[in-house]
Amino acid sequence: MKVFDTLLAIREKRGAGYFVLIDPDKQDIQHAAKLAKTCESAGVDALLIGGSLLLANVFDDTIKAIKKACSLPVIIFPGSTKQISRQADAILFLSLISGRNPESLIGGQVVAAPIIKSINLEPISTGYMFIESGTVTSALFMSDTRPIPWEKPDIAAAHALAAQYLGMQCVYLEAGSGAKNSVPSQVIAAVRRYTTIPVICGGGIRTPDEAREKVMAGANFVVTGTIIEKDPNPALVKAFADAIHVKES
Ligand code: 1GP
Repeated sequence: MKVFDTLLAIREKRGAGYFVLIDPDKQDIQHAAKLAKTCESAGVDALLIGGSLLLANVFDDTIKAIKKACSLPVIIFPGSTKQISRQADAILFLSLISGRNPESLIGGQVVAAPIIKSINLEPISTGYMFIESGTVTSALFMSDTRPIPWEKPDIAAAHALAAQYLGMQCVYLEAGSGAKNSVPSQVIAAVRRYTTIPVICGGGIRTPDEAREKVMAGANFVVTGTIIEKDPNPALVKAFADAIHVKES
């Protein structure tokens, strides 16, 4: 079964899915593997692996260790074309559609596509959108683009609809890792009203209640990174999973 179909099945069964982002730069390999194990037993549905930069050359080894430690789907969430690995199960094949930087719209994808094919990695075509979040996050800075203003849900909805019409499999509403403000519910709701493809939402989500709000607004998958990195406590991970799995609680 393809990873994307597994994700759709999770959405169907649990109401929404919970992804934890592991940035290989933010902890050592042993910690990443331990965190992956914690995530699996606490009810996380998939792990995203990636970062805006890669200061340490441990991308492949981190994924290998995570795969050994748990059986969750491991999906690359690439910060650049350097973040491709045959060790993963799939890759979010991102196009930064909120920006007008040709490199992140199509340039990087042309470089990455043949590599992804040659290692038989499943690409999940994703319209990636930055939503203004109160600070310039690393991902936004590195992209050299402007985010969609947080108080313009109609602009966000039009971008997401364009992604759907271009045949993308999902959209990712991104406030940026460590964002001051997460993506506002009215932006998620507008995107939901205009589109039928799955909506992933992440960046700056700090509490299970906030995560549930995103689901209630229409997000199908919620991502947390920083908060779990800071406090990799199984009870907190489980609280997020329970808040997001609206069909199971
Ligand atoms: C997922 O980049 C985020 O889109 C993760 O954000 O680190 O703020 O949870 P946080």
